[in-house]
Amino acid sequence: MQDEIFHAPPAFAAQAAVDADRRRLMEQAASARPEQFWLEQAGRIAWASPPTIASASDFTGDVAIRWFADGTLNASISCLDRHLATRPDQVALIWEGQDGQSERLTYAALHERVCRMANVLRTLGVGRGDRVAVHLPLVADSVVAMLACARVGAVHVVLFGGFSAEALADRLADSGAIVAITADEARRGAKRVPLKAMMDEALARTDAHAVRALLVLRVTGAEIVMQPGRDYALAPLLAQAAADCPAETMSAEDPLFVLYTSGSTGKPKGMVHATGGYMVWAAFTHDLVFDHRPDDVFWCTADVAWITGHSYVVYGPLANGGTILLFEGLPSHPAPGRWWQVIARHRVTTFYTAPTAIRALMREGDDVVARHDLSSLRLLGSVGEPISPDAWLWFHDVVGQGRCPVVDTWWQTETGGIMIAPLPASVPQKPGSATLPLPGVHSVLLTDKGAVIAGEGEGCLCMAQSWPGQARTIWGDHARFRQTYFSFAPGYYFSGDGARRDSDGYYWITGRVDDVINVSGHRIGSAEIEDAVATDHRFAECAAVGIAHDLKGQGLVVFAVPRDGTADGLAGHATQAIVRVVGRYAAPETIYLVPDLPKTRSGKIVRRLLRKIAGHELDGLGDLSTLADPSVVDRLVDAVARQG
Ligand code: 6R9
Repeated sequence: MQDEIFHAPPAFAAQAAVDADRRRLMEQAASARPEQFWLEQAGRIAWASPPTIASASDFTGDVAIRWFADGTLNASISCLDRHLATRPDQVALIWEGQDGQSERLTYAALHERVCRMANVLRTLGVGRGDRVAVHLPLVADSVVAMLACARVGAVHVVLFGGFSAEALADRLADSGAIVAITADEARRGAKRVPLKAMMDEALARTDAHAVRALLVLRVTGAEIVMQPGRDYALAPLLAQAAADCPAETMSAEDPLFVLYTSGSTGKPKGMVHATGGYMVWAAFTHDLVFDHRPDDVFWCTADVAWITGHSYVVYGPLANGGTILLFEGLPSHPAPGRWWQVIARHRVTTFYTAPTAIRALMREGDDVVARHDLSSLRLLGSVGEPISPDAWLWFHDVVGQGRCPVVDTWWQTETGGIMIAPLPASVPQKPGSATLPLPGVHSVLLTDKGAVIAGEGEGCLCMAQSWPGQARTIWGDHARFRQTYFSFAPGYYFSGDGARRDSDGYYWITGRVDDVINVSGHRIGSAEIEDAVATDHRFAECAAVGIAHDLKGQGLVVFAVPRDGTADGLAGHATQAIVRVVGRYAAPETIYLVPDLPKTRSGKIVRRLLRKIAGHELDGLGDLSTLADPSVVDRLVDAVARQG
């Protein structure tokens, strides 16, 4: 069947900045004169002293990634100060709380809030290179805290509100944060998440952390325990702080932030992003992919604790002088249609969300959408997991009413920003395809053996050259960085994703080829889950796999082997261990208690089989002769059948 092709509607194309000719010119410039091309792109952000060299990167040997290395800058100047001259009274940030409260901050007001917070950090002795943990709900101060860290040259480490105390403790210890910023509670629908209490527990768990001060934002007013000498209420400190704060001048290669993400093995890795290249990448990609216009109201629904929130809630749109919307709530709380109400109320023009949300909204029915005035929308975007053609079409037809191009954007925490996506007016869209690499992105497909696939084909998605937004290393473990991303095929960055390329050169992402599971757009490493279950000694061993799930994209299924017999409630203990060690967001769909796991003769768990069994695909179990004990499979299938 021929793929359906969508060209930008004429009204959109007529006003778009990049048409097909301009895109071609950019591509030519990026490949013919890359140095000059990237130095020109660097001009998108503000520099204290502009760079004279673009890339000095090498994917071989020790692996070194450097961009704009002789430039100096402060990221908060690009996002704030330089807009004060041209748009001080433009709204920079609109916040809407889940219960309808809202707040609008102009660039002048946001600048002042950031300066006050930066001064509070300075008073606590935070300076260049220090790490600061940010553990806040989706309120304006989460953005303020990130920019305040940048302003004093500190490295922010944003921690998700859904992490367990143990997960927080690990990240605090690994990053060596000296100050943490939290809130009393976060609102999550009818529930409250006790952020401060979680942080208390995290800090009490281990002496390995270096946190000497905990700043506490009041959000719900819940009762909390303050520890004298360590905890400080934030509001009075902000009120006393000076309203201006000079920015530290940093080198382009100084880290701007560390952000933890899951891989297939071991503990989550702290990906390190460097100030100059990351900022250029955030500004470049936000402008091109979202066809940014000064009067846009840009709503990216991601939490700032994920890379999508870093790049497209905060740094990209603010660097480009945009107006961002921050919404604290869930799509359907207190009732279906809440998100559409937010779009109508704030006249959102650009709406960027995840397939898991699109699928959930789709289920509520078209009439819920139709009840709201979505005429302000002009562009829609998707990120985080593959979007199926039917969800894409629904987004395009029902939400965008056929008026808005849909940009399916493929990228990762490691890439810093978007890599493969259509430029909306110049690349026709095919539902389900992320389309083409951006100008200057050198994506390739490699076979399992590392050979380059030319033309049409399917393989492992890799990059042949560096790009400015690329993560520089894993915090404290460069050897692991090299091993994880550059050992698959020497000279290439390996993404961990598989993809197919069609005869038009379009990419169709097929999902992870490693043991990372993508649940509702959240990356979860199978090893993290397995290590968590192993903390409960009632289990001898276990294996975690992802299987197709209608709403979540993938659902997490755990096979656990009890040490002796199957006592009542044992499955519940496995879930509890996961929630305790990783966090509630990683609670599995199903736990199967099984007598044994399928293994090769060398003792490796055969996850391929487990995925099939969990998905009830018993016909295609394939060749079992490589198993150490093929009879395990029948016992497994029986056990799963008994547990439904
Ligand atoms: C930005 C972000 C990265 C992983 C990535 C891939 C999946 C992201 C996608 C997509 C298909 C897309 N992914 N975007 N798969 N189509 N448009 O999500 O970062 O949390 O690090 O996840 O998400 O598997 O490798 P991160």
